[in-house]
Amino acid sequence: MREYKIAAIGGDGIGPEVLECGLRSLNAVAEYEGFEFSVERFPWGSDYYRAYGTMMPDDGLDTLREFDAIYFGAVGDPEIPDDVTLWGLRLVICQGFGLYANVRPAVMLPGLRSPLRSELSNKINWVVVRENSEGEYAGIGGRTHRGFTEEIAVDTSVFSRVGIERLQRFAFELALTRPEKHLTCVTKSNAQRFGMVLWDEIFAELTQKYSDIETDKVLVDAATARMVLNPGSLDVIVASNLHGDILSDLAAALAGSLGIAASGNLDPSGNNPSMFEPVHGSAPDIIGNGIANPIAAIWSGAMMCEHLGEAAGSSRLMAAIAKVAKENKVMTRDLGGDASTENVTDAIIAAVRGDDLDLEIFNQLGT
Ligand code: GGG
Repeated sequence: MREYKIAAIGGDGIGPEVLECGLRSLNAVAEYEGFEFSVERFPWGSDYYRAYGTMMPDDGLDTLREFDAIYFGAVGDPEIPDDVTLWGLRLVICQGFGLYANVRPAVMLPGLRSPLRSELSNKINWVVVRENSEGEYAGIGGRTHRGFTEEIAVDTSVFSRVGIERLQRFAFELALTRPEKHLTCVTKSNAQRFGMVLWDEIFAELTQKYSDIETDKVLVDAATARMVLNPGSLDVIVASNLHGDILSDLAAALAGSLGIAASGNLDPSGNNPSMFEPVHGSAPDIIGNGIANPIAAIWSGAMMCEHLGEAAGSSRLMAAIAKVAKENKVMTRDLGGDASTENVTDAIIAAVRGDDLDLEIFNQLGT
């Protein structure tokens, strides 16, 4: 039987709760499709930091390297500075493994409500491709004169030709697989005169090579307005680390909730394990209440299935999510319902196991 080794890192806050729901759903789909996940759980995160002074062991990357994929929950704890937790776990994995393509789909599922009017929200069918290894989150900078009036802090953005080109090429290739074949380059080259200008130049070079793709370019501030006012004009969106981080939260909110936003941090070379995680953070205000939305974690699991070559399993999981959303009976609070995390997971698993599941329900959305 086909078996995939998964490293599961629940991390902080609601991360472990939603990840367990994701694993239950993944096991259900694997059983249906005739493959298996062999899961090892790692207790890394803020509790680990409180016990050992580090978010993960020094040889953590070597440990993870042995796995086919990493399934991640969330990071962030009110008692520990956010830069310590984020850099100690999520970013160290993304940079350490060269997971340079952060893929974040946003699709308006039938049955869900958007803050936009339905004639606009029905057009939301986007993939944000976020640069995930350098840019504004390169981690280069410093502070000096701490506590003095002259104190300064510097964060340096790094934009390399290699880093930009590989990411944008990935976005072009992704756009080629979609019906619209449209790629929007998000930039800020009017204000950021060096890195973003290189970003634009490389985009223009690649545009010449991908003549089947319709392209355009938009400043990040204008992109926010366009997402709200003209969502149908967007398809695949390629953006820097910071811009992609921000725009994908907006995309999720417009598509109904951050609680459904999934992501994959990919090493397209396949040399290292890619990592799949909900876009939402640790939500410490609702830990243990049983009300966190598991859909983002389950959708991320579907992305992991697809990455591992289990396309049928991925489609089944997505169809089950879409069915439960469309019925709109078992939804968590963020989507206007009163169901628990477990209720939603159970409904999705029941749909996965159903022989009458409409496998086209998600594909028909034009994804
Ligand atoms: N599961 C996503 C998560 O924990 N995100 C925390 C966060 O702030 N991430 C910033 C980033 O995506 O770089």
